[in-house]
Amino acid sequence: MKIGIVCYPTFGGSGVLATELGMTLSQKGYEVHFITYQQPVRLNFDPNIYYHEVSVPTYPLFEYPPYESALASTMVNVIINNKLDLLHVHYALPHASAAYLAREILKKQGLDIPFITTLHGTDITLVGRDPMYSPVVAFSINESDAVTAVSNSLRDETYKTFSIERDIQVIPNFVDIQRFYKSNKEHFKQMLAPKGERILMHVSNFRKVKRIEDVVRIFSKVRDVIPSKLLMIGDGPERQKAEEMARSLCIYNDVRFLGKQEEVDEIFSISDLFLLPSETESFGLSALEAMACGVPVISTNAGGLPEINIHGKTGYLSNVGDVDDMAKHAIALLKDEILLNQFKKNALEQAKRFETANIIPMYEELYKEVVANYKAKKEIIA
Ligand code: GMT
Repeated sequence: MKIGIVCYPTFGGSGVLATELGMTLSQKGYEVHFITYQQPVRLNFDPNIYYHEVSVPTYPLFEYPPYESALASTMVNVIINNKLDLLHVHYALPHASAAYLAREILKKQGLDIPFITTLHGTDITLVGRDPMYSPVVAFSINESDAVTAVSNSLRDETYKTFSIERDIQVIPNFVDIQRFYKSNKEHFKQMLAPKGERILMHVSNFRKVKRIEDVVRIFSKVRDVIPSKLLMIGDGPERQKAEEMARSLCIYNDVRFLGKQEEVDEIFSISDLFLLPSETESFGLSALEAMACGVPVISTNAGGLPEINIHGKTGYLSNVGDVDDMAKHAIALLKDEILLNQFKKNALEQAKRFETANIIPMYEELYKEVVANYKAKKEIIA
């Protein structure tokens, strides 16, 4: 089968997930065509992988170059040139509406193919519900040939937010446990925590929704009681504020802002706890990757987080903004070596439920079904 994958190519979870999905499918013999405005960060070479860059021509008239039109046109060209069977778009905005447009353009030529939309999170819970986008999001979800959501919470939220007339299948995110596992990085740990301090960490795109100032506040409370270090991985608009807060709390020397990192698994390997105090989080892929490396998670109970982080087993859940509660849980865990080790084991066991081999067949099944139904529908119409 030949599949076109459309996603954001940056460090965001939806792009990472889409890239891992495409790479796994290519290893299973599928021909995978990535259609993005930049090469996806985690994309490696494979003979079955093709990369098509969406370039957006500018013109002095355009204050906002029409990316969606350029994307739809690129989809049309790639589908025709490569005879694709299916498009799978990740993140509704504007990928699903561009796919709808491409499908309708191709219909006129008898070359149309079905498209699947995977909803990831902020395309529903934050950006997508803005009235400036919501009519298009709802329309393109309803027009998709199949829709998936990465958690039950996100599926329910989609039904609550929009007028949706179709099924949404939950296919949870997955983690490659061949890549994400606890490896021996003692030398590295020695450098960052030379006196045997505990290591807490956070990974995100440092957007408001991640509440990274809460990460710093939680850490400060933990550090008051337990010698520890905080590693902050990623970058984004809230970084400066978090750095200022670390300085004002006089803990800056124990906080390392490491910026965007590709080898996050190595950093997970030396960490004792992962902090994710998000305002909303449809799934929390970074938490799952941490758990695969045996790192327990201290998080909020927002969105889909309770579906992966089991309270009192793989970590703890607290209400959004309850920094005291999250700090209390972190301290209790870090103080009790036996409990911490048990949680580390539980985290790994829980992550295994979401390993690649368990989830990819759900997508393969869906692809087969969607392509077969679409062909059958076309034959009836013909
Ligand atoms: O908004 C973001 O944080 C990025 C966004 C994305 O699409 O890149 O992340 C969302 O998708 C991830 C992959 O499915 C999920 O693991 C994240 O929980 C989700 N983020 C939010 O819901 C805030």
